[in-house]
Amino acid sequence: MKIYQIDEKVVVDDGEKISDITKLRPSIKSSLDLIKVALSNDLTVSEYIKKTIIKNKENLSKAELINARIPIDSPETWAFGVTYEDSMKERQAESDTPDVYGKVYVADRPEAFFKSTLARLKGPNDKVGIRLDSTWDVPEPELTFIIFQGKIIGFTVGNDMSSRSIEGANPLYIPQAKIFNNSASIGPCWVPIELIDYNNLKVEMIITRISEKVFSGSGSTSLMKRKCDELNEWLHRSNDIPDGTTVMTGTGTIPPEDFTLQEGDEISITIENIGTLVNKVIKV
Ligand code: DO4
Ligand code: MG
Repeated sequence: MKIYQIDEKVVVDDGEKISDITKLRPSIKSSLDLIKVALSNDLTVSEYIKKTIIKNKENLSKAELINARIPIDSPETWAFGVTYEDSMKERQAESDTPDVYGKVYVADRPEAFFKSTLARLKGPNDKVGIRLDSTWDVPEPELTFIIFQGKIIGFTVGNDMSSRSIEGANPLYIPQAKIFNNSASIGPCWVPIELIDYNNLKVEMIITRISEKVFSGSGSTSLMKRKCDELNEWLHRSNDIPDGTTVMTGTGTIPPEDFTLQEGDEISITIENIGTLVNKVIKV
């Protein structure tokens, strides 16, 4: 079951038909409305959707889904880093201070950082950015969870656009390597937590440049050192998190050191049982 936001409506693909939830329940105009209504009826999101669409006769065309926007209006996006061994090794290679990455990988406290406000957050088919003052840029394909009332309510696909040259120069520059215009994207849909084995999902990324594949790689969330529930617990320590916040959980798929993104590249990130997030790159 995949949940999309298209304009001011919520659309669900349950594998058999595509239903306009807003037409069936006009007060539900967003994913956040849907979650609130489901929980206030003491139902999970998927139970509420099943009850709502049971008699729905209308099947929207798949073509509608091309107009999907961010799947949830996320007031804040946070991210975790160095949650995979490969990420730790790559940061050590790019940095003059490799120790910080080795230490955080084995430490009790994970690396968490603020990633995006709603205004900076992009959705499917939007443009993502590489900084004008950066020389080495990569996308980071990341399983991304959605929080509601402190708990994980579902999962989407995320891209943590990053400057390796800025972070590599000094880890204190991480906010500048991570937060800039168009530096985060999520989508195209989200899947309720009760329907997904989030600890074992294949994550794939393909980067295409003028119709030539210039990178392709994959990983699995089973290789995460810290699980999503642990990350969520850390995020909430002395920190109130608004409903609908999205959290990127780190990357395990990293292009080789001689690769950098260019304007016009197309990034396609697929997470098993969720979907494919596609964005083109612009300079920002
Ligand atoms: O340590 C810097 C950021 C790491 C990160 O974003 C990741 O591992 O995904
Ligand atoms: Mg990352």
